[in-house]
Amino acid sequence: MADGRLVIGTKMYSSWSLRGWLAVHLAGLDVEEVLIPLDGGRTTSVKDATPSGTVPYLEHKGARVWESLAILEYCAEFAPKLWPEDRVERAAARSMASEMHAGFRALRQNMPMTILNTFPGQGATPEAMADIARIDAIWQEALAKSGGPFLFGKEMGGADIMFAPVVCRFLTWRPAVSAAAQDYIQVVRAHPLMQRWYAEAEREPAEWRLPHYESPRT
Ligand SMILES: N[C@@H](CCC(=O)N[C@@H](CS)C(=O)NCC(=O)O)C(=O)O
Repeated sequence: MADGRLVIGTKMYSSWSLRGWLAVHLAGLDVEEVLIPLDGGRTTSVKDATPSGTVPYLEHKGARVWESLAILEYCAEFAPKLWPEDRVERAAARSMASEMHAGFRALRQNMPMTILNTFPGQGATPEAMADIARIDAIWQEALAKSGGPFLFGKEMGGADIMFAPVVCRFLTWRPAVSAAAQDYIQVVRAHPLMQRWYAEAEREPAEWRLPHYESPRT
């Protein structure tokens, strides 16, 4: 029997779920996956299944954890390698993860995660492009310091987890980004867990598709 369960939403669309799912898998927690189709903001079955009415939500050995960043921190207790060993680098990685968790609203609104679609050049409002410029700059800084291929070194870690759905967004909406960011996008997309997430999204039923996520923003 598994040690708990991870409740997540539609893999095609649920950016926060991807973060919790990556953290749980990278930490090697043995949890059952409960996948709930989202209906676009007020999914009754999500409200019934989670304390905050949102996914991801983790139950593990008596712990109840909602909020993707809290799930990441919980997973890091089992897998400290999710954060850099060095205190200064760890502070930078945590700052990037928190900045992502708290911000980049224009990007999230104008370029939602919809991983089976490509809408090149759409959604590029000035506000979204300002968010993207900031993301590109902090990615470049981290990659230059660590030497890559992930933000803080050779393995996917907490900061990469928090930015993984941004990578998905960039693959759909294709905003202009630096060469370093383009390389990083390919590295994250090629990670075996990302390949698995995309493959599982492809197998989701057509009736889970939501019109809001299936058309380009103009
Ligand atoms: N701050 C939360 C955000 C979670 C969130 O908003 N999740 C969305 C799905 S990506 C959700 O559950 N929406 C409710 C719904 O679609 O019914 C976190 O970091 O986990």
